Amino acid sequence: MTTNTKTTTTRKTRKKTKTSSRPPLAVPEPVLFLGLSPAECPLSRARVVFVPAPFDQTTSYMSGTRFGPRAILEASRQVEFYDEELDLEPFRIGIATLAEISVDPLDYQASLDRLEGVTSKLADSGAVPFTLGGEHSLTIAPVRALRERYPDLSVLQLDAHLDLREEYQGTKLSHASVMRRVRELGVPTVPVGIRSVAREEADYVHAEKAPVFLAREIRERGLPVEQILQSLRNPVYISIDLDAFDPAYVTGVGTPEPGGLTWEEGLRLLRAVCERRQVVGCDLVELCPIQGQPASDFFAAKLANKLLGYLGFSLAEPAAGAAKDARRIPAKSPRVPSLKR
Ligand SMILES: [Mn+2]
Repeated sequence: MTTNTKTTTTRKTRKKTKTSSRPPLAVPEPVLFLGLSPAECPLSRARVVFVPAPFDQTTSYMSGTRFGPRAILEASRQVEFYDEELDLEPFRIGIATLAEISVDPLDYQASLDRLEGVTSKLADSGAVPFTLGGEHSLTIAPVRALRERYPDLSVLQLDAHLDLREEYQGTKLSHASVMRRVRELGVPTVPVGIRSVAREEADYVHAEKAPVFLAREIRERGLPVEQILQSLRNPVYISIDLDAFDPAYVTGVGTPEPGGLTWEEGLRLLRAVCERRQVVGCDLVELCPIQGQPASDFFAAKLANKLLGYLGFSLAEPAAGAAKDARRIPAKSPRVPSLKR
């Protein structure tokens, strides 16, 4: 008995004196959006969830989009919490950042299935999935998951390219075919910022009478926000290919094209869509980081934070009598009720 007590006392004393003088052991911390700590953005309270998805298999010009999600998260540490346009801190809506989707270069379909599964889970929990790419071919996965829940889903596509080829470089899963696959699901796409079109795509667009908002026409006549909104059903999935913007703003993309949208045009459109439609998912794709040139990474990170702020309009219940043309559309069969604010 006496011996036992003695030992305990000795241990306690030793702990107090020695460990406090040692430096803490470094444990790698996950990079979460805005550099928040896990405690500041728990998944259980998240209304918007970032899903890093480092897809980089069919990129045809510059590869490297696999480094996009990490570069966005790293750059997001430098983004100011406070948004001066909205007079609030967008992250306070409740956000979380998941671990990277594991992408198997030898089994692309399985990787897409994983992303689809994650999107489904998030949608079931009432959260808005926000995928950080990664090449554009990934968009089919979240759209497929959300189409199941929202039969009237339509896609707002900010892009330099139509991505409407039947197939490209021998695969139907190419980034250059992704919107063709989306449309095959019966989901209309509304492309904005287009300035590079293959004859095959022009023929398809004419045959389908699909709307296309060309960058050249936007430059000549201004951004037709009302017309774009009229082309969109409700709810909306927003897919942002960073090459929609002019390479003067974003150089680090897989396929840069001159003559793109300005930062302000992009924001104006995204805000209008979030204000007047229910946005149930989004992605930000095709960042192909250039070492030593952080401007593109930061552009993407800041754009993600701006969109996060605008999503607040979409997630808020419309005020009584508000002139909104969007109704809240419940998911087809919500298995879990929406998260409470
Ligand atoms: Mn694209």
